[in-house]
Amino acid sequence: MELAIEPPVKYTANFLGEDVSSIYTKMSVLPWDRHSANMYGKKIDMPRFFVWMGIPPLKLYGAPVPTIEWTPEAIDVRERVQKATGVLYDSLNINMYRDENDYLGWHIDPEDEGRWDYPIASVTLGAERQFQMRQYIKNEGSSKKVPVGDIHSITLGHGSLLLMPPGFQAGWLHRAPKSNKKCIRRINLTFRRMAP
Ligand SMILES: O=C(O)CCC(=O)C(=O)O
Repeated sequence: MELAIEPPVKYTANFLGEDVSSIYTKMSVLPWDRHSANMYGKKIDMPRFFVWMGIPPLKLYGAPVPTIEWTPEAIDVRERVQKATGVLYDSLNINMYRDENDYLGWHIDPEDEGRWDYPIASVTLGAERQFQMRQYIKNEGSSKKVPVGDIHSITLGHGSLLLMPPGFQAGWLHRAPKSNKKCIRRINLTFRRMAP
């Protein structure tokens, strides 16, 4: 299914089929790490955990990004995503949201976290959660992103695939907000193309 926005975001429910439970179970035991940010001299932990495989960006939240070896399950999912998209992905960021209170705020994925001329492929495991998108503009002479227009929401289900198309990051913010319903752990894999 394609969302009626431009450029269109593509969603495939049950992309992983019946293997989804075993992939979820194996992905749950990754060596989770956590970003933190310095705010007014205080260290604030991000409300989620992460693991990076493949080629990392130089820095995230001002710090170098530790990576781990590709696991067999990550390779398996990468191969399925590559077959579906025709893109060779060399990088994977995995976010883990422990429950309904963990989230990821409005942001874009900058070009140094995944090339903008390839789609970013997002696979969800575990709890279904909302994924929201909103257009932005940049004021002249400022790098600040000003949100404009309506918020578009889609529920990302267990085993689904969402494709953020080439060029999407140049015009749209996205986020995975807190949920108002109790939920189990959610694991989100975003495959990116880093190499030229
Ligand atoms: O968890 C999600 O669905 C969103 C992940 C995301 O926005 C990102 O990795 O940049």
